[in-house]
Amino acid sequence: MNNTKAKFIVIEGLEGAGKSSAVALVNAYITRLTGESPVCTREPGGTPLAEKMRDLVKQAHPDDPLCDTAECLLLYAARAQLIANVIQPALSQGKWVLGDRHNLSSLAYQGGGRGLMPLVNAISEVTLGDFRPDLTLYLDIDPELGLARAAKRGELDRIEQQALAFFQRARQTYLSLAHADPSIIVIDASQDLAAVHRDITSALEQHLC
Ligand code: Z5A
Repeated sequence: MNNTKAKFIVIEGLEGAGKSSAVALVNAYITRLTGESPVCTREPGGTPLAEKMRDLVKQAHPDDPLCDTAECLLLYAARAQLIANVIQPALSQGKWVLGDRHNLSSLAYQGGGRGLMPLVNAISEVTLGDFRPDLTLYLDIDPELGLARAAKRGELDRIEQQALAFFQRARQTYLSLAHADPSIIVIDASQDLAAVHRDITSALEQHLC
């Protein structure tokens, strides 16, 4: 990979995989490499309107439960907004972009977890076309371990309350998509933090330098 062009790097993984500290590590790495901090995004969210859609997706709506199709459409509406108003403009100005989640999350959670892969592929095609990250680091963790870590932080949101089988399907989808795509690097996130960070740094050295 040639590092002169601005790149879109994404961190992915189930809850509790350690995306927050991975984002901080990759942010520092890109800043050293390019001399400039990357534009950081999170999904769903990252623009004022997309953050409203994030709230709709994460909150429970007991009187009007969000159906799976509406969940999927909201996630892609938020993503379209973020790409149009933040990611594309940054890349066009030569700025690197570092994303906390992107389309792979929808493929894993809605496609694999909810069993909506044909719908997800169709919306993805219409919304994103061939726009995709240059590099994705997928932090792989057994959902039981990840959810136990996430639970220590407090109350679980609407998606975090799904059954374990949902997250197991999402993990299998992440792994099979990563297996088929050399731009997705799998990092063993069950290791201690120092080992996870060592593997992330070595993946960045291999793929960005
Ligand atoms: N979602 C979707 O369904 N479809 C989509 O297309 C998109 C998203 C884009 C977003 O929630 C939700 O939307 C998410 C997927 C869904 N829901 N679920 N479930 P979010 O943004 O609020 O949450 P998240 O993205 O899942 O982030 P997270 O829960 O904060 O996960 P994390 O960032 O990977 O976890 P963390 O905060 O870095 O680490 C969790 C704890 O573990 C923390 O106390 C750490 O100190 C600890 N930790 C981290 N690494 C280690 C290691 N290696 N050892 C020990 N302890 C560790």
